[in-house]
Amino acid sequence: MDFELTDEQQLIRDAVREFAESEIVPVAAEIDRDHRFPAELLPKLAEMNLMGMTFPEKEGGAGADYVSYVIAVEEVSRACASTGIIMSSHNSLATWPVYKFGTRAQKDRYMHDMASGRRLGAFALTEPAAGTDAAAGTTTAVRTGDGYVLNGSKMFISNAPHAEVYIVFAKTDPDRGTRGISAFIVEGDTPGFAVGEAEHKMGIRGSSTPPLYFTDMRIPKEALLGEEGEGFKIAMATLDGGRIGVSAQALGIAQAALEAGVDYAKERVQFGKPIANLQAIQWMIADSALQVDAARLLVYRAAACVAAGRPYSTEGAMAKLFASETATRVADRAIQIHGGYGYTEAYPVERHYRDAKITELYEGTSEVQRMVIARSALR
Ligand code: COS
Repeated sequence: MDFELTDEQQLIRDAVREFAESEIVPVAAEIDRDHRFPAELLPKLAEMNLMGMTFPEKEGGAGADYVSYVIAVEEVSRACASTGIIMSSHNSLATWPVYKFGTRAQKDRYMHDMASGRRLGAFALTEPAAGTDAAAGTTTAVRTGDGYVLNGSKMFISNAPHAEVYIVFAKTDPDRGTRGISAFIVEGDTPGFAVGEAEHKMGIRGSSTPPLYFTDMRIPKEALLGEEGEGFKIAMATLDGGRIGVSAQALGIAQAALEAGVDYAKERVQFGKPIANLQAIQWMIADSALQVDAARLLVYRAAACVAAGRPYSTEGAMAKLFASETATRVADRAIQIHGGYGYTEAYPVERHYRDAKITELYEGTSEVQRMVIARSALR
């Protein structure tokens, strides 16, 4: 068993960290405060080859291995969790299903533009009354002579309205439960497609997550992704990878919070000495360092499974569950170490705390991860 990164993975970490420190850190607090989607970062992420990292070069991707991808998500998220999820959802949730389930014609139409970062993607599964129960959606796709007509709405759609390509799930056969759902590739400029008001969120405020509305939206039959009725499996398989992306995002947030706590503990003087000398603070830092390390092992293990072509659904669920709960705990402790200052916008830890919480909720709540893990353990 080898715990060392390869030279290439280390180079990618160094390059992405340097990029994130110089380009992303300076805007992170501002985009959070102003709830602003950092559109100006997209061409820079693309230039760094971060928008299609694991796809082959012939499809417009960077041809990097999956561990390098999670390292990149971790490093971007260490700087700014909003930018981390913009990148991760584009790679894992939008581009991956086109690569994995798309026909040659669909790949020719979308892969180069998406994997190179020229066209941003989004994943539209969740609906107002269908969150954890993802099969309960009521959006319909009715077959017509030459395609489908979509009606319904979606909610919490990361990257909308900036995305141009949407993976949309809709019922083609409402009586067949999970087997009556189909996936479609929908372009954002299709008549009948509308984007609602952006949500005002507790954290990851730079990531826009508005609702989508489809009103008699006609799409061609070539928009169907995979077979009719395969949509739920496509969604689940896509989320298996998405969850590893979120675990890496959580790891980056946790790492940033750990470092912030350590830095503050060394410089803050109380009772005549830095508070890092106090055992109460040392124990908090020890627990956080331990949990961040354990999370990293689980996240990289899940990524290594993907890279090796092994099953990764359970490993991804474990990584996401542990890394997300770690991010929340470590950010909480980092605020505690900062005392009252940690509760103000003068320090980044209150942002890390707010950003961390979403990682326990989206791409499957912690309860869903436990369901996936338990099903595997009880098999
Ligand atoms: N990969 C491929 N297929 C999968 C799968 C996976 N990871 N997980 C389940 N499936 C398949 C099952 O094999 C089953 O296939 P058959 O019809 O051939 O038997 C089908 O999908 C239905 O699976 P299941 O019975 O497990 O569906 P449930 O309705 O019980 O759903 C949970 C289970 C709760 C795990 C699922 O709905 C889920 O993950 N919900 C959370 C959704 C989510 O993450 N939303 C966030 C959206 S992005 S912010």
